[in-house]
Amino acid sequence: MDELSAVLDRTSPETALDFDAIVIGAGVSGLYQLYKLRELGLRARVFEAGTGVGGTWYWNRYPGARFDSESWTYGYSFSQELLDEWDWEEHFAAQPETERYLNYVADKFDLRRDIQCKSRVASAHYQDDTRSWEVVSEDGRRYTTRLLITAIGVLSAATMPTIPGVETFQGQSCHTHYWPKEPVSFAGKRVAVIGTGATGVQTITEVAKTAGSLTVFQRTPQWCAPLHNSKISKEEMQRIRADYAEIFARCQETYGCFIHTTDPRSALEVTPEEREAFWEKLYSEPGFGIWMGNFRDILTDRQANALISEFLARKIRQRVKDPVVAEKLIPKNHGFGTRRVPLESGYFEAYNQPNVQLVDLMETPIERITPTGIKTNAAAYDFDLIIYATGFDAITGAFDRIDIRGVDGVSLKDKWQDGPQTFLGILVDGFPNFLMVMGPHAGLGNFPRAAEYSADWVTALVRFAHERGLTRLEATAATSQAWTDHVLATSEGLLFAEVDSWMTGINRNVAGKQVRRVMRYSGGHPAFRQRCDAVAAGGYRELTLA
Ligand code: NA7
Repeated sequence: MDELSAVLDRTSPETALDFDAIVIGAGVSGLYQLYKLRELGLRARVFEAGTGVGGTWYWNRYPGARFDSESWTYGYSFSQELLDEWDWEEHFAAQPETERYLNYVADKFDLRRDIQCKSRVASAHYQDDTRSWEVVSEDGRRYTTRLLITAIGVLSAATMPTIPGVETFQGQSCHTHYWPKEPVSFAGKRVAVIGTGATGVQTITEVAKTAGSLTVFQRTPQWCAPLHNSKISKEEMQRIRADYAEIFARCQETYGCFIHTTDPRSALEVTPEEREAFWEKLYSEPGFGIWMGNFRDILTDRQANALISEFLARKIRQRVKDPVVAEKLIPKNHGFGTRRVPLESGYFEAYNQPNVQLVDLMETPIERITPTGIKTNAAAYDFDLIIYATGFDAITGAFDRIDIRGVDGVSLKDKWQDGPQTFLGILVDGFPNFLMVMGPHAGLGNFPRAAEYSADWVTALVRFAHERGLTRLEATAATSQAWTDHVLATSEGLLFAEVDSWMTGINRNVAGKQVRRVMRYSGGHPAFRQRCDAVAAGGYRELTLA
């Protein structure tokens, strides 16, 4: 720390800045990034829009919100002490447990003193003369910093549907992302849910348990698979703890950093009986195994994908009693796994309950929200509560909502109009000293596993620069272009790239987000890390450092 402090000559006018680093967001990435910057001895401040830490797990407190990744693969791996101290209660923790965990981390590492809550960043402008960023919060406070590090997540810019009349509804209404902290009772209430993504599926299953009536407005059905959650006993937690090193090592080896390893066989090379038996096994096991631990070609080969989709369709038909409803719940416009697979705990059975009704918006689209409910082109429904599970302006949306300007006032939103351009998903040419933890073009998957790597890489670069007295870090246009081309190439041949979803940058509620774009690195985490490691090992020759 002392060495670095010596390099950072804070008395010169150039470094008379409020902070060495400002981090935006106190979620999974931001908390860890702050911890790492502290290790370097930097003056860092985290700006967080919420009143507390936790990011995704602070905001998304809607009924039924929980992990779809195994809790014990999702926690931070950087501190043995933390691993020794924290006991997970469930294999797939619900939001309150995860929020508690992240608060525990913030307290344990004394992170809060550098976190400024209720501080949403409105703008960040780069000043080349001082090689610094001026960051302005929504309430008009101004700060200067050498480095601006975003840790704003991939799903943090929630979007309401652009249905006419949303503002006229006189009952209660809420987007799942902004769910209130106070408990909400559904007993005796007429509840509507719009949206059937991973969030809608969790919400619907929970609300159906107590609502007077629940009407689900579904535009696109999902290929959901069972979560099979269960409690973790003390003995089991001990076993997990003893295995942590192996668990994290295994996650590093898989495509999406999940614990599930892809089966090397093709779905087409085994007998129908073997295939069926394997899929039955996966369907009966917890977590994303059926998505991430399946035959190697179900997400690339149309025939293999059609077969697994047929298997899942059969399951839906078995589980939903009314065959007409079952057919509506079976996706027809995309194959299994080409969108993010929602994991469920009794979702399909909810539709067997007398208090639950499904409205298929492909047959009867919503015309408007009325003061008393929802009007489709076929009927008018009255509600006490409308829940909008309508998703996010994913990946680039949270960036678009901040007025970020680089050299010569160029706006990041404008630069990314036709899709993100980055170097390693971490740097952007024309935006010096701007670093993104889990930015666009990073790999998606088990988020903390990837976020820890991303923050470590950023930290190593910052250390490298400070040790050499370098104060301007920038990706070049050429290397950004090469990386962006490479990212595009990694999605070729993957069936998900042919489907509209937040993973392909589609959000029909946001202007300009109707054309598919490649938003993430699709070559798998091991390959991603290899590329990033090579840049670091080579002394960051791909960057312009001054
Ligand atoms: P998703 O997966 O983007 O789902 C949003 C849902 O809302 C989806 O079913 C949409 O239908 C539906 N939607 C959006 N706008 C409308 C309108 N205007 N009318 C009707 N239905 C609409 O978001 P989630 O929050 O569920 O999940 C996001 C990720 O968070 C998830 O994948 C996990 O990784 C965690 P569509 O499919 O567009 O037809």
